[in-house]
Amino acid sequence: MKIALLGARAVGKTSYFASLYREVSSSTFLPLLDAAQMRDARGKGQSLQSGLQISVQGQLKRDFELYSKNLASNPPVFPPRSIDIDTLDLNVVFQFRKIGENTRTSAFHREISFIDHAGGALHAAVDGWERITAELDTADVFITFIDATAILTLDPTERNERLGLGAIGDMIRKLRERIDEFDIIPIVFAVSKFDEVQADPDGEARVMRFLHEEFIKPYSEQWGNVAIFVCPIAVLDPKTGGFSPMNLKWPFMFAAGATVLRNSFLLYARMEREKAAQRGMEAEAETRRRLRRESPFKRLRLWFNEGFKTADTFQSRADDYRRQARRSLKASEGDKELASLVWRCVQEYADDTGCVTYLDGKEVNVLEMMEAL
Ligand SMILES: Nc1nc2c(ncn2[C@@H]2O[C@H](COP(=O)(O)OP(=O)(O)OP(=O)(O)O)[C@@H](O)[C@H]2O)c(=O)[nH]1
Ligand SMILES: [Mg+2]
Repeated sequence: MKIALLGARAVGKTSYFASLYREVSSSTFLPLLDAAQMRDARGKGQSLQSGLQISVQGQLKRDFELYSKNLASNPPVFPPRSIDIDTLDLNVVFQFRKIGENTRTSAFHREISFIDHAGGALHAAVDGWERITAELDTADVFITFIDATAILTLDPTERNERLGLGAIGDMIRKLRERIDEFDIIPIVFAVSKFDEVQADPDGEARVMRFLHEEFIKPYSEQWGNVAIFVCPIAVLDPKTGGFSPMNLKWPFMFAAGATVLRNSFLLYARMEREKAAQRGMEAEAETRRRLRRESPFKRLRLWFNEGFKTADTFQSRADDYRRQARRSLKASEGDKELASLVWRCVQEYADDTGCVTYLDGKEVNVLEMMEAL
């Protein structure tokens, strides 16, 4: 499962992940809600609490620890411009607890590859940009960064160039071609530097109009079956300019839900292949058992021709396939359960976060979308 950040130079990709990492890298338990918080949550139609824990493996762990420490200093110090493509191996724990019970927390562990790249690659402006875009092409889902300040301050030509819209469109089209067995193609838009939008009274409307015109409408009309998740994010406080993360969890959650759901379909398909192989082996074993009863001579000839494979050999292979199929089915069901919990939370907190999901150009309830799958 591979999630890639996608976006032009200086749109806030590295700052996003460093800030998210700061928020979710220490292992914490979900906070217990008091009675008033529970009432409040229920009043908003929330039935689940969710938590995220992420740890990074290897050299990049130190880099991101430093970036996240610097961001939280006063004033915030941003990470250096990325010069290549970084693939981070993430260990992710998703936690859920039913609101109202304050009891059991269920936890799901997953390994996810996570890609941060030099935005200059989308403008063919860094060494190795071809290698970088080829690597990006292997992602299962993109979190596409749209820098809100470019929408607010630039004229359309400059803005499209600055945001790398041409390259982003190409990448998403290629993803569409790749994921043909998947009914719905999920696209996540993180509208970054949203702190700057909040100062502009007309800001949000202009950002949404832009996304509708450039992405939501064209993709929905061309393809159908596109689920577009739009989420405003920021790492700064609009008033003080200090470090203040907003909504960082949600683009990751939606993207993870999408890749986990896709994985569940792939595992289900694998389970069906293993079942078919199991049936094949059982049929072979049965043929040999029948021969044993009917004709020792034919059985002997088969032995010679096929290298002494007995009914037991085939039966034991059938048993292996049966065990594998059971494991695949269990993993597939686990992924489906996780995806539906993730998307339930995305939906239940949409009013609080201001994140919106569109299916075929219309605003939708993510839970209804899941039921359609
Ligand atoms: N106002 C505001 N500025 C931000 C925010 N996040 C990032 N920035 C600014 O954007 C600059 C670029 O951020 P990066 O995270 O390095 O962007 P990037 O997309 O990783 O850029 P490349 O590595 O060049 O591709 C930072 O140096 C900050 O000045 C934000 O939430 N709000
Ligand atoms: Mg960067």
